[in-house]
Order: sequence, then structure tokens, then C-alpha cells
Amino acid sequence: MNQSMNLPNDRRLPLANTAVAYAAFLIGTLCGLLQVFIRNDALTLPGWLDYYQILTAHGLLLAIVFTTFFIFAFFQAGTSKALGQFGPRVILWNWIGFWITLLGTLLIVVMVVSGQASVLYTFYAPLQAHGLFYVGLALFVIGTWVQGFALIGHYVKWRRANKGQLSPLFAFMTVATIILWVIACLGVVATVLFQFIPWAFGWTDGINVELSRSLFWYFGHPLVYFWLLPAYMAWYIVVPKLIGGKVFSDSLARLSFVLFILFSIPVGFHHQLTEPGIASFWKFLQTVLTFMVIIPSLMTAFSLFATFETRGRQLGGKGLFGWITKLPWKDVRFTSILIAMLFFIPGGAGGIINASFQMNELVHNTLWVVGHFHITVGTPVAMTFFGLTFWFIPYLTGRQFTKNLQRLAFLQIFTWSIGMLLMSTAQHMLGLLGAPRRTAYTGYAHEDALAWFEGVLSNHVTMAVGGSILFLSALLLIYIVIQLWWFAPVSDQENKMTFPMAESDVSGTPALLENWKVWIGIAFVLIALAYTIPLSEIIQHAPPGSGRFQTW
Ligand code: HAS
Repeated sequence: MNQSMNLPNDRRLPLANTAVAYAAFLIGTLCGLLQVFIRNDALTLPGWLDYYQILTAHGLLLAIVFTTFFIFAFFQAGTSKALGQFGPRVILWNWIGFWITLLGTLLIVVMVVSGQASVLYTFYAPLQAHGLFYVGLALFVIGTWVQGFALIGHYVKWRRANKGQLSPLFAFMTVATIILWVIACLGVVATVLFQFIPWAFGWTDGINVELSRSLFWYFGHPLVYFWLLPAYMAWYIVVPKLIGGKVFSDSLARLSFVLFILFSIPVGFHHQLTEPGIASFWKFLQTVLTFMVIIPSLMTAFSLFATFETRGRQLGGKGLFGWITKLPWKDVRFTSILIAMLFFIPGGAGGIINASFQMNELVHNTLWVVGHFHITVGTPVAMTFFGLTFWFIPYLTGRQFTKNLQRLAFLQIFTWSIGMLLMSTAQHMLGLLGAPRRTAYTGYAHEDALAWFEGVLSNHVTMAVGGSILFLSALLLIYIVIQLWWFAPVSDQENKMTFPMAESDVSGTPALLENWKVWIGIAFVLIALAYTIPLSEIIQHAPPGSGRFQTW
């Protein structure tokens, strides 16, 4: 098995993906900074730029572009380490996929920057963007599929050469995440190809709005697990290695990923609980299934606590909590991810509130939801990616993560945590008090209600302070990335970064867990149960299609 990546292409591929990810990160966070000031009525944009344009760019660049490119970088470097170097075909297809994804990204960015696609990342009809925006989206998805299938090809080759063996955990989890992604994208591909593109180019007169939203959310919820699962891979595999421990249970880890394939897709209606046109029964069914998809996260939390406690006690930790002090807090690669995990405790709890049918009435379309996604994707996922970046770029470039850069990295994760704590707390509280989301500054509420927004935490100013700290933290991260890429001293044999992968004992793991046909089959049965009847009702009882709206 290959322990180091000698082939330059095995290095260049993930580096190219990481480069796009961080370029998107820089612009995306700048858009975020502008937003908090506009919502605060402290900034007026010039006439050629508007709030919704920036909001669209912010969502797309951070939630879609930064995450996806970083995830593929991580998958590529990790699978080539776990399964051996890529052959020329795998490399070629990965590059083809990368360029298609990038082409799609550029098309999307050009449309948004030129003011022809201020439709937010959810691109809800009947808002209509330029047709090329949707073509960009389609290319983006196709590119990721090509990269994904190239990785699966590498995995299949390994399995053929190692008949009867379970694959290494990293490869297993990569394949599970790609399967989830491909099944999830079927919804967005269907709506983009068959609804949005013909409508935007004027080949059809109207669009079935409810159908397009339902197909979007069929994709939109598993999308969040496409972000989360690579972070979980770091939590299950990288972190135990960093602390000198092992994967707590190989079968538990694999089972949790299988459960995500089963339950993350037939749940999209929990984003549409307030929408008419879907019978309550189907909403209720999907809400129940949403509670099923919480289980693998609870299993993950259990497994991580067990890993930490076992290792802490091995190192001499005594008493109920003494083991916590034995963890390697001075290693920023560990501490960053640990803080990311801590953020996910309230983040996940907020998700459970959102998913509770009646409570959703209170929080839907308020800033609460914005708070929720900043402490799910915006910190647990993003900060895990930061924590990975600190060793991942040196691993690829062969440079050192010097002591000075480590100190800066601590500053970066602390500022991110403080900024996020302020901003997301303000967002949650403002949301509970009724502050809407997806809107620029609004002074239209009753003055009594506006007074509620003048608390210490329930305040747009607090949100803006948090947002500004986050932007400074983002700049610091970009500085660290540049240093690790070009300027840090080159490592010698002694301080060379390796890809940390913890040992995982497969001796008790049932082979059934790696029988993808079974899991994909069950996933489709659940999807059919949850979606066939409501979608056919939405199609059969559709009102006349809606015309185009461009409100910007
Ligand atoms: Fe969510 C809306 C429900 C998880 C992202 N979510 C959103 C949106 C985004 C998003 C972006 O049901 C907005 C979409 C839009 O634009 O409209 N969400 C859930 C549920 C979960 C959940 C039930 N969401 C996520 C994750 C996201 C994400 C993950 C991104 C990565 N969400 C909803 C609902 C809505 C929603 C509704 C619609 C709201 C509306 O009305 O519009 C669950 O998956 C959460 C389960 C998680 C847990 C936490 C487990 C904790 C762990 C950490 C352990 C810590 C350790 C530390 C070990 C149960 C694993 C140890 C420490 C030591 C010191 C030792």
C-alpha cells in the first residue's frame, strides 16, 4: 500500500481542488461581511451591486463551491493514500471532472456577477435567472459525478484485487458519500434539465413551482450530509490518529454512513413544512424519517466520546472528567476539530427543533435558520476543513507547518469561534423574535417588534460585530494557506507531514455493510415510499405554470 504520494499528479489534483476552494472562500466571506452591514443599515451598496446578488454569491461560493472542491481534494488525497496510487485513467477522469466542475462554477459566477442570477443558492422558481446559470449548475453536478465515478473506479479495481476483504475505512466512507451525492443530485438534475432550462430559454411558458421546490429539497437535504460526511470522516479517522488512538468501532462507523445513505434523502419535505400543496400525511412521514437520520449523528457522538475517553484514560486521565485534560489541546490540528464538534452539539439540537413539525412554524424563514446553518455547515464542517488544511496543504506541498504558523492557526480558530458564537447567537435570537431571513434591511415591522431587536444579543449590530470578526479570521486563514502553499520552509524527512489515518479493526465487521446493492436498493424503496404519491399529486393537480419573475 502506498504511504506517500510520489506521483506529482496525485498531488496536483487535490491541490487544484483546494486552490479553487480557497479562492471561493475568500470572495464568499467578503460577501458575508457586506451582508451583515447591509442588514444593519450601515452600508449602502453602489447601484450596480445589490444585496440579493451578494447573498446569492455568498451562499453559492461558500456552501457549494468551497465545500465541494475541498471535499474532492480530501477524497482524492485520502483514497490514493488508502488504496494506492491512482492509475493514468483515474487521474485523467478526475482531471476531466475537475475542469467540468470548474467550468460550471465559472459560468455560475459570471451570471451572478453580471446581475443575471440573483436567485439565492436555492434558486426557487418563479424567480428566474439567465438560462446559462442553470447550464452552469448542470455542468457543476456533471463534473462532480465524473470525479466521483473516477474515484469509484479506483475503489472497484482495489476490491477486485483484494477479493473478500473489506476496503479501508477511508475508501468505504468516500464511496458511501459519493453514492449519497449521486442519488441526491438526481432531484436537482431533474428540475434543472426538465424544468428550469426549458423555461429559462423560453421553450416552455411556465414552471410547476411546487414540483421544482420539491425536487430541489429532495437534493437540498442530503446536500447537507454531503458536506457533513467528509467532516465525519475526519472525526472518525483523522482525529483518533492525531490523539494516538484508534477508531472506536469499525462496524459502528460503517453502519452510521450506511444509515445516512438510507435516511438522508426521503426527508426533503421538512424544508417545506409551511408550503401548501403537499398533504400533511407526507410531511409527517418525512418528519419521522428525519428523526431517523438523527440516529447516525448520535452514534457518531457516542463513538467520538468513547474514542476520547479511552485515549484520555490510557494517558492516565482519572475520575469522571480527568481524561479530557489528557487530550492534545496544544495541537491545533486536533483542537480546531474538537471545537468544530462542540459547535455541532447546539447545531444538531437546533436541527431537531427545525424538524419538529409544529416548532418549524415558529422558526421557518426567520434568521433562526440562518443561525442554524452557520453552526452546522459554517463551523462544524468549515472548521473541520480548516483543521484539515493545516496539515493537508503541507502534506501536498511538502512544506512545514511551522511553530509561528501554528500560533496563527490558534488565533484563526479562536477568532472564528468567537465571531461565530456572536453572530449565530444573535441570529438565533433575532429569528425567534421574528426577524426574517432572505431579506435585506427591513424596517417594515411594527415599532414594538423593532424594539425587540435592540437587545444585547438580539441585535443586528451584534451580528455585524460577529460577522466582522469572522471576516478577519477568514483573512488570517488565507494568509496561512498562502504560507503553507508557497513560503513555509520545505520539510525534511523528520518533519514531513503524513496523512493521519487511524487504525480500524475490521475483524468484527459484517461483510454485509459493504454490500452496496442492498443499501442502494433499500434507499430507493424508501425514496419511492416517501415521494411517489406526493410528487404525482403535485404533477397531476398542478395549477397553470408560473411565468418568470425577476425582482432585482
Ligand atoms: Fe439543518 C435547515 C433539520 C443538520 C444545514 N439546515 C438547514 C439549512 C441548512 C442546513 C443550510 O427539519 C437551510 C436551508 C435553506 O436555505 O433553507 N438539520 C436538521 C436536522 C439535522 C440537521 C434534523 N443541517 C444539518 C447539518 C447541516 C445543516 C449537518 C450542514 C452541514 N435543517 C433542518 C430543518 C431545516 C434545516 C428542518 C429547515 C428549516 C426551515 O424551516 O427552513 C440533524 O442532522 C442534526 C443531527 C445532529 C446531532 C448532533 C450530534 C453531535 C455531534 C458532536 C459530538 C461532540 C463531541 C465533542 C463528540 C444530533 C456528532 C466531545 C467533546 C469533548 C470535550 C470530549
